[in-house]
Amino acid sequence: MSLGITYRKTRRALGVGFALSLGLTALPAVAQSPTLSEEAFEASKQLYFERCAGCHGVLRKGATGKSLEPVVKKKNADGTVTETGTLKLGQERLEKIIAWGTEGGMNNFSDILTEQEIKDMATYIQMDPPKPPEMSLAQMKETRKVYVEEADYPTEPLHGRNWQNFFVVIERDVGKVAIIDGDTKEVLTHIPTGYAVHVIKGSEKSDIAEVENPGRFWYTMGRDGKMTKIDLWQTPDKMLVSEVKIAYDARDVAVSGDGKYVIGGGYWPPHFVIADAVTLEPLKVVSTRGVSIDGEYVEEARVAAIYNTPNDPTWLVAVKELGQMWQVDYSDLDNLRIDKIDSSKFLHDGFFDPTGRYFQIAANASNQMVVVDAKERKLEAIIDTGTLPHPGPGANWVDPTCGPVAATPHLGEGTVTVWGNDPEGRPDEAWKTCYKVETDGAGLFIRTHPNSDYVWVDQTKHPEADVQQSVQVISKETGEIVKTIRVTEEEGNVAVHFEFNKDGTEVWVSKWNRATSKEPNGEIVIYDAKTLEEIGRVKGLYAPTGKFNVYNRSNHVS
Ligand code: DHE
Repeated sequence: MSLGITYRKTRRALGVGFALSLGLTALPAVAQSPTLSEEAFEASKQLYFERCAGCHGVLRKGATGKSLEPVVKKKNADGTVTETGTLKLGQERLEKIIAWGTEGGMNNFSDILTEQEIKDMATYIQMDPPKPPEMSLAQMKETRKVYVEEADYPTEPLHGRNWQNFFVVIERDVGKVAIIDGDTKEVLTHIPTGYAVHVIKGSEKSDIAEVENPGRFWYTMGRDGKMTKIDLWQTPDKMLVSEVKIAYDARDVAVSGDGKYVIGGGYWPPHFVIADAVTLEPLKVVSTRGVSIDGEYVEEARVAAIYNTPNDPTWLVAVKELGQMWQVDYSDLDNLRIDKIDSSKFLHDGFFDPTGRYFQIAANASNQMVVVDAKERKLEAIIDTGTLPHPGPGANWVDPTCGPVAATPHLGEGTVTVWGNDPEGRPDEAWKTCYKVETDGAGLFIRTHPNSDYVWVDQTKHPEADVQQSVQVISKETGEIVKTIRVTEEEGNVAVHFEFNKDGTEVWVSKWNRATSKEPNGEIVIYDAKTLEEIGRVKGLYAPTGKFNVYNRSNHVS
């Protein structure tokens, strides 16, 4: 896998741009500037893409993470200019930051990268960032592959299993998703997808059209921009039905409420692509480059979360660096209506309230949650939170004092922020913090189920192993932590992400070895949702991270 074919690299000393093919020797930015051999440059470029670009950007201008440009000039209020950047930080300091992380939420890579890789990465980020190429609609079309034609789709499930309680599980490092039967806990297949799939979305129940069998078809988006379509009615060996590449670097995907279209969002090129949901034929590409809410032109304006709006023929597309939610109306693709809703910068991951009208999304490096009213296509509210909110699938429930609430953990601190989210029934509490819960460590994901009395949070971002490996359970009734569960004690492994089974009686947690591995050394640990005791493990999984229960996700259960 690679970011692209040709790179343009700026030599500041000469002041000229030139095309540098991936196979050619990389030159230093200026005489006596940090330099790498061709091999080390290419290896670092690849590692940067896999491990760093998501937070810091391909052009390294920063988002969830800080800017990593060699020289950053900041104009002060008094007219003076302060110069910072990676060249100023220097080799030694950068190596330390990469190895040990920072308290502000930067991961430690000492147990993931070798010492040499850390050294080379510190050098690489002091050199000018290579700019990846563009991708046209014609190029995307050439990548499409169909493994099962529509005419051969089965008219009923071919395996006789309870497919609505299947779990679609990301197997990060091997570029696959596992299909697990939630009733029997059998791993039915490992389907090849894009690299390190990030999000998977199924066809879903919608108010705007009668969708037959919501949750039958699933669409994955790999970090490498490869989108795949899965049919859960097929026998396990034939579940992969088609694929297409829509970007070099991507995160999210969503199906339209009428089941006709699928949309994929690119980190690079910064664009979204609308494709036919049956054939995956790309139909339209729309650039998201533009002017941010601060009035600055942004070239790397990336598409983060994308969601279908359950009550309207639209998708919500989070344009991270612009600070805008684009509500894209798919009812007329030739006259595409996009409402650009100004909100807050660094939009990332979000979830709907139980009515499907209000979308609640983290503007993470702004330390805020943004709420969009998808019915009015307008900004509803902005809620201040702790450092770097990150809800993942999010959680909605009813609090005894505040009424309907939702919550997020944070990447930058061990806090769960809970806010009211029922503006019609409880206007005084809506979009205001109801309470906060102090957890043992910063985390990534929160999840609950309407049939459960508890809310689960992980602490994957905490630097200490015993905390990273434990999850905490909060009572909906008291808002207090009722149990801390050590999911694993195995070195290098962390506990991450939750999903409930269809009826909400089980909670599935991933035991994930963060060091890249092609071995089946991961597990899913299953807990009884009432007693909070472990009741089983699904073993033999390859770096399992996100898990998506078919019924819960396609019927908006959260
Ligand atoms: Fe994710 C969701 C982006 C790092 C696992 N992640 C998302 C979404 C985005 C995103 C835009 C979509 C949210 C939605 O649909 O609401 N994630 C990014 C990044 O840019 C970032 C910070 C860095 C990167 O390089 O990708 C990043 N994410 C991670 C991880 O390190 C995780 C833990 C493991 C991995 O894949 O590397 C991880 N992200 C996930 C998962 C989801 C996700 C499992 C889906 C959560 C869900 O239940 O819906």
